[in-house]
Amino acid sequence: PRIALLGVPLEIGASQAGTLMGPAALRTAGIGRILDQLGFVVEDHGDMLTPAIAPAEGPPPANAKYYDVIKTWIRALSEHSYLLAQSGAVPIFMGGDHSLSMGSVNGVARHWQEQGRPLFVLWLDAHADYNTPQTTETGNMHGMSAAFLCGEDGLEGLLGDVPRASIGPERLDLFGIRSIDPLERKLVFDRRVAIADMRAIDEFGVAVLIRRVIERVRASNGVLHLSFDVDFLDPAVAPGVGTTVPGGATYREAHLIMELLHDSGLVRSVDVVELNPFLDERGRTARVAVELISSLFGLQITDRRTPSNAVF
Ligand code: DIR
Ligand code: MN
Ligand code: MN
Ligand code: MN
Repeated sequence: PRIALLGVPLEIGASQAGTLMGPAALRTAGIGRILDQLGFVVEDHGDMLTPAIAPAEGPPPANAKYYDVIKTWIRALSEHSYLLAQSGAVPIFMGGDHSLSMGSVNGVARHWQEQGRPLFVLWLDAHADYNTPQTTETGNMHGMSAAFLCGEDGLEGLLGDVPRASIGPERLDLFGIRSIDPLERKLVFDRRVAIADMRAIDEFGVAVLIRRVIERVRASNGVLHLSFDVDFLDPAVAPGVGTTVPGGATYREAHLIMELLHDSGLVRSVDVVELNPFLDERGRTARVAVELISSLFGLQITDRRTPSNAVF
């Protein structure tokens, strides 16, 4: 099995600078080495180069900061992502801020659409990222990526000639949410997006809730993309992010999610986003992110005699 690493040094979708150093920090923390030790053939495609900014196509939408720059990145990334998925490797997109998922997910969704397999997206995040230019309070495009992928209004021109592959709100799972803006909250509710907020995690535990996600994907013979915003984790575990929100997932909750996802065999592509090494404490957050990726790709505490992917 092959894994393709691609760095996406993008930061202007977020409010704070520094996520462009994310790919370098993940490499320093050993992401390639550890996957290699797990038996994967790891191809590192390096970092995407800053693309030459495509000319503006009329006025950008109001309330979408740096629209033309992000548009250029998303188009290039979507094409790259599509080709990586087609190559049969499992791509890991190393961010970069969360706006990059508009391109990474669009590209892999296009590939799976051609294969006749629906793509589901698990969005591990403190935030819903379901704002549109109409609902946003900040104009930051990293808060709009999930909404864009589900085909919400307001960013129609973003992909230009690149084919758009909407996943639809019925194929999104928001998980770990604890910060949501008023209009965004209403939109998520109206669209009936599946959402496990921190209250639900406290009440039912991550295992029950993740198994529900897995069963939904399995029931329609789908595949799963994991979009992992490191601010999903509690700030005590992961301080190296620009928009920390208290009350996040613990170290073990996050590992259990990754372990269950590994056992499912359904994850075919991954984003690791919002890691901000400029705000990190001596690489702690980068190391935790790499440890979680190890669990996602099969590192186990013990060799389990009872397979945990048995039918529940
Ligand atoms: C906020 C924060 N909802 C916004 N979003 C963040 O700007 O739309 N997403 N930080 O990761
Ligand atoms: Mn490449
Ligand atoms: Mn996010
Ligand atoms: Mn977030």
